[in-house]
Amino acid sequence: MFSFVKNQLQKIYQQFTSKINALFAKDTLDDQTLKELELILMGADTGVKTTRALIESLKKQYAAGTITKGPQLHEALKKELLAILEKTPTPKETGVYLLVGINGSGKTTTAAKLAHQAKNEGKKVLLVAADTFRAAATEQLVTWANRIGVDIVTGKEGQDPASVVFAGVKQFKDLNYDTLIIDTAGRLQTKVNLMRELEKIKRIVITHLTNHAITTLLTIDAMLGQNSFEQAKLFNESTQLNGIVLTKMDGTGKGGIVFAICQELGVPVTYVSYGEQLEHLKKFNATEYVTELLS
Ligand SMILES: Nc1nc2c(ncn2[C@@H]2O[C@H](COP(=O)(O)OP(=O)(O)O)[C@@H](O)[C@H]2O)c(=O)[nH]1
Ligand SMILES: [Mg+2]
Repeated sequence: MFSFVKNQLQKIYQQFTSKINALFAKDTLDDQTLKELELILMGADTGVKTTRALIESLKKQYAAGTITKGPQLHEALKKELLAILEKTPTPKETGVYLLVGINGSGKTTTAAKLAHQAKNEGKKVLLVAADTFRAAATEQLVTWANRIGVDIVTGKEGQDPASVVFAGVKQFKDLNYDTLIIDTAGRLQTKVNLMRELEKIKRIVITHLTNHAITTLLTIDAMLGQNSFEQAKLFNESTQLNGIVLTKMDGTGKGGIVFAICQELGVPVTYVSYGEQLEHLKKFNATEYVTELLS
């Protein structure tokens, strides 16, 4: 699957691959090699904690004599990176999605892409425009819904988003939809208000849709790198996240952020978004990602 999107993720792969391949080609390794690897990983947004843990483990293997050549380092790093991603397995799809994340991180676009995918799978899809903070936010999702050809529930600007979600849940049940996708606001007067609002929305879905588990997805802009972490932590503390949608992977983002997210947030990357078109969303596959990254 990832070779299919390799063109779009080329920048990420190139940044990682070109520097790292020189290390993997070495006949003998020394302490300097691991220092260089540490710098490459840090430079690729792998994060301080995650990079340190990776390097410590590789150092031990080097000291024990199990890694002596570049190709062995390649294999060992691949195993370590995969192990990080496999600690947070992909959640089960539930058909009910709640998209959360900061303003501009790609919630609305991702909601549209998920709706498009579900529709293509033959599902009866309902979108809910619960970002009532700005009228333009609802209009944006209505435009997508019309293009895709799915139904949408909207509210008025300034309306309590929870009441829009309630109307959405009711329509979902009354008219027997398969997939419910709720878009939310990323900005309110304060973070506390935003988190309260998201909790309220979630409670409404849980209370009124007892047969459906809810999948809460956080959109993270890959281009923001480490900056998006503090935000992600905050969302994770107040709304239990089931997965991450890593967006703008077609930009100047760096591939290491995937590992930092899994390791430091304990939440799996479940989707990768790599463009503004409806087709630019793929389920994340750990093995393929690591293989391509280190190929
Ligand atoms: N290049 C690129 N642009 C994206 C991607 N996802 C979203 N965008 C753009 O980023 C901007 C903000 O996206 P939007 O979905 O409105 O974010 P929201 O505020 O979280 O709802 C829009 O201009 C989108 O077209 C992506 O994966 N790649
Ligand atoms: Mg939006």
